[in-house]
Amino acid sequence: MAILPPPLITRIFAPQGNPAVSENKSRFVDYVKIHVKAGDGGDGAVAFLREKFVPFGGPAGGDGGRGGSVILRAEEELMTLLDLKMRTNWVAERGQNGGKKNMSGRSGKDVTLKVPLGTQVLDADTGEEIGDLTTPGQLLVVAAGGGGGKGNQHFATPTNRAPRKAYPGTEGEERNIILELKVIAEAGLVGLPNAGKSTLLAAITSANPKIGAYPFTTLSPNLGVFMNQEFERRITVADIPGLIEGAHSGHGLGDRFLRHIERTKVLLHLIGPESGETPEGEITLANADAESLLYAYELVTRELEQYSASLLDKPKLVCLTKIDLISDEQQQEIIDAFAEKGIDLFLLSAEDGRGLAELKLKIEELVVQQEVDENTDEVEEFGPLEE
Ligand SMILES: Nc1nc2c(ncn2[C@@H]2O[C@H](COP(=O)(O)OP(=O)(O)OP(=O)(O)O)[C@@H](O)[C@H]2O)c(=O)[nH]1
Ligand SMILES: [Mg+2]
Repeated sequence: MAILPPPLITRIFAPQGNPAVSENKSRFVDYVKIHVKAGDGGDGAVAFLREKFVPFGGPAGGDGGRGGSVILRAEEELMTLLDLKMRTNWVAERGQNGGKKNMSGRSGKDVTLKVPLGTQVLDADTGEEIGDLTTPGQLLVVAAGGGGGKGNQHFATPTNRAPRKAYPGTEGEERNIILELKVIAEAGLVGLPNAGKSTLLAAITSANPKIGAYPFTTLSPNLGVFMNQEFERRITVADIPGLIEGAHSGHGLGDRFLRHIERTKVLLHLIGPESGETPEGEITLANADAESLLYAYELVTRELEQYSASLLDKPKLVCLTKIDLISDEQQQEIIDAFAEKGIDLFLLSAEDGRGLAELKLKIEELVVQQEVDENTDEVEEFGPLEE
């Protein structure tokens, strides 16, 4: 597996004077490289029992303790790898050496590092995937502690009743690892800045993201959750910063946040009035016509494709937002133009709630369909052989 280059923080820029930018300072971290070293095992001891009234006390060297391991644990509440960016070197405790009188050395303490759900772990030197933390509480040992050495108590034989042999502990594992967060959500919101992504997230889920009437309000991903119709499962929705033309070469906030929708089952592509621009200028309420919205739609589709063509294979709902702001005639013209391209538009207003309930049902339906398809693929693979 190829090692991805670290996202260039320096590539990030946003328009001057944007009030949201000063608050940013990247508390959201989705890529870190750290060094982990497990504790070595303690050495086995060479010792003999020398007690009054025991004429031939035998070998009694205790075993060394196991070295501590470095372990990752997936935490649902955590949204960032920031803590691991602050400290990049983690060393677990060595096991204690064995003692006299068959006393084993104490094991070294493990170091357990909390990481957000959706953290993938790679060996930084080989690029090999070590693991993927996808369920809450999941543990992954990234550096195993060394074993304790055996003390001389184990080596007495009939011919050698006083062995001077004991083993040293083995070394704890040590390596450089890359942690890469790809959040886990069923649905992902994409679109130009100001399309209404965060507003929609707030309207259909429990999330409370920042919303603003200017581009680049959202500077790092937000997650929200709603319950499906039967209240038996949660559907997580990810809202990411807006994309602009050239995002794949670093324009705007770049396309690096697209990694957070890579694992989703459904994409919601939002287009709306007051969002984006065409070669003729900004798209405003007055000129949000079929032509400009198609232009905006295709622009984002190209950026998705540039990032990864597989994003376009996901089921997608194309949504026209803020329909409370545009006239019925404007709407109809836009609906017709998209229909001509084979795209059924979902009409939404977070302001008056139109379309939201239907949208949630549609998301649920597509998510379930995707899961059924994934399972069917598996069954086919192991199905009976044809004659
Ligand atoms: N009237 C109306 N305004 C809306 C609606 N949805 C969003 N808005 C407004 O549109 C503006 C942009 O909304 P956001 O949700 O911040 O847009 P975004 O797509 O998240 O933008 P970025 O985070 O910058 O990419 C805000 O002023 C919202 O209040 C809607 O359905 N109706
Ligand atoms: Mg936003």
